[in-house]
Amino acid sequence: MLYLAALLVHCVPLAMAQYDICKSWVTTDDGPSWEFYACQPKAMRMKDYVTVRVDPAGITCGDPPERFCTHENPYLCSDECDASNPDLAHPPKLMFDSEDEGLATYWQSVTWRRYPEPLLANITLSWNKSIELTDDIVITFEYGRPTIMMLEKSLDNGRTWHPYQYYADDCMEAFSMPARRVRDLSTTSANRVLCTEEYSRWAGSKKEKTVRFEVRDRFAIFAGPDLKNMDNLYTRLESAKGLKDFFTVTDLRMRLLRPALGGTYVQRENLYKYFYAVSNIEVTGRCKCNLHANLCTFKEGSLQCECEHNTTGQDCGKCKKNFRSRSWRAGSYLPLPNGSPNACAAAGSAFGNCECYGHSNRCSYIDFLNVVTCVSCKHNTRGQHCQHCRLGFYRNSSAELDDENVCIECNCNQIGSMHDRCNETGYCECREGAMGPKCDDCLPNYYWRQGCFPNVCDDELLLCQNGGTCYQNQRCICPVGFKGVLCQQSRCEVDKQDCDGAPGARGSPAALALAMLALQLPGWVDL
Ligand SMILES: *[C@@H]1O[C@H](CO)[C@@H](O)[C@H](O)[C@H]1NC(C)=O
Ligand SMILES: *[C@@H]1O[C@H](CO)[C@@H](O)[C@H](O)[C@H]1NC(C)=O
Ligand SMILES: *[C@@H]1O[C@H](CO)[C@@H](O)[C@H](O)[C@H]1NC(C)=O
Ligand SMILES: *[C@@H]1O[C@H](CO)[C@@H](O)[C@H](O)[C@H]1NC(C)=O
Ligand SMILES: *[C@@H]1O[C@H](CO)[C@@H](O)[C@H](O)[C@H]1NC(C)=O
Ligand SMILES: [Ca+2]
Repeated sequence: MLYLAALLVHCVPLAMAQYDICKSWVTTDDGPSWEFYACQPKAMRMKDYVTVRVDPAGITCGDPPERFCTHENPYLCSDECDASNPDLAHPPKLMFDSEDEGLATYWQSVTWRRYPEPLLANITLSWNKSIELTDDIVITFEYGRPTIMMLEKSLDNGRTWHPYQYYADDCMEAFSMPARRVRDLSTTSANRVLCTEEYSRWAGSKKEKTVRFEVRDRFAIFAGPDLKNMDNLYTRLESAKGLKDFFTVTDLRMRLLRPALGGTYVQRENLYKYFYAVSNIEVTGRCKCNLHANLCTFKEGSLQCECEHNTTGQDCGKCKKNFRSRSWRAGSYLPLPNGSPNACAAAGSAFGNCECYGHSNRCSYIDFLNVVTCVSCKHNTRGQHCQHCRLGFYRNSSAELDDENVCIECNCNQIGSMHDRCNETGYCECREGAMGPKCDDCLPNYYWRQGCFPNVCDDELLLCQNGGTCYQNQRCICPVGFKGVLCQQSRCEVDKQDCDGAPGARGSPAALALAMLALQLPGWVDL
């Protein structure tokens, strides 16, 4: 079984020798050392790692059990689909099994009982991993291929979907698109999404069973008919914008829009012969590891690249911690034949290769210091490699050095703090009496009024005396006859007149009213 799988893998075109090792131990004039190469995993049968979903609910036949017939034998409707009987059930998993005994096993939909309402079904395949297609997608239909269907793909685990190919027996009628063939595409249109009529016409259900998404024909545009000139394909994959992504998917969806009709119009009196039946979906591809891995393993339910070159992530899409002195880059197929590993480098080994952690894209050479330094560091960073935070900012401990959020503003209280700088944990330096990370609080026994000031009075030690009351720790409001910070002084002791004069004369309501009027209407007093 393993032997067979290995054979299969070796028949796949892109599995040939090139780019299959990531490093080798070589001896040079300077002694032995590792040499690194661009590398990629072998192509695999991706159906072994897929999860499938069939929509809408209830589209799979057999619940309740029902009869169906075929276009070849339209009046012998004795075949039965029964989900509760393993011999007569047609669950989705039968699209991905291996048909060892040569007997087709297939998923089957309900029949078109609801005609003329369309019979629609979606088959969604998900890998939770980016896959690069290396050979045709081949979908095998039993009892006839759909007359209209569409293939869609996602590159972001099903969040967004894009058309991949349209299939119809009449492209103009079904999709208002002219029919085209992949074979007729040119180097500039190799990633065009087209409508094809090659896989939807009735040719007898036994004769023509497959619907293809032609990966090989598109490769052949660059690599020649037998894919002999793979170097040219690899060169194009590196240089033509969007070409690599065109062959990359995380999910595929077949939207079945109208079943096989047997080469004629729909016969309403016998709707038992219209349904979809898919016996196999072959998807051949390799894990996308950005040319940083030659192994891809199935772990915890998902495919995962075994990253080399000090990269990490499901697709080796970033540098390992402590290997970020240079920004991450995908490996390259070029220059031929071994490509470039574009490995991540350990921090500190970046001499002569100025790294700015993604905060600047310009470096400049400072002659008299003989150093290369980053220019105009963004995201509030500074330093030769934009590796420090600007004054007034501190390092976000949960962010990597190449993160846009790496520096956080100190936000020191302007009045409570000495300056707007803070330490590595964001603490500002406080003036006397202030406290808190941002110096916007006062110590006990201090009050806030445009800064922290020591309490003048309080309820414990600095009690207002002689019946005075403490106003917001700022001053004592003293009763008549007393003054001083804590109302500790009798006015008589200070100013004899206050005691000798007619008691109350000064504070009589009439005098007060006059005084207030005088304040409000200064002119009147002059009269
Ligand atoms: C199939 O998927 C498409 C989105 O790709 C959605 O609009 C449509 O409703 C789905 N059809 C069924 C029958 O679930
Ligand atoms: C997808 O893969 C990632 C990384 O291997 C894993 O953490 C996550 O749980 C997977 N999600 C699902 C739905 O399997
Ligand atoms: C990755 O880092 C290790 C040290 O941990 C080093 O020996 C190795 O050469 C590095 N590989 C690459 C490709 O830079
Ligand atoms: C620190 O960095 C993390 C990771 O980028 C980010 O989610 C968080 O918002 C940052 N914290 C602050 C206070 O900016
Ligand atoms: C920053 O200052 C605060 C308060 O003074 C202190 O607790 C903390 O340990 C300091 N952090 C560092 C990294 O020095
Ligand atoms: Ca099968």
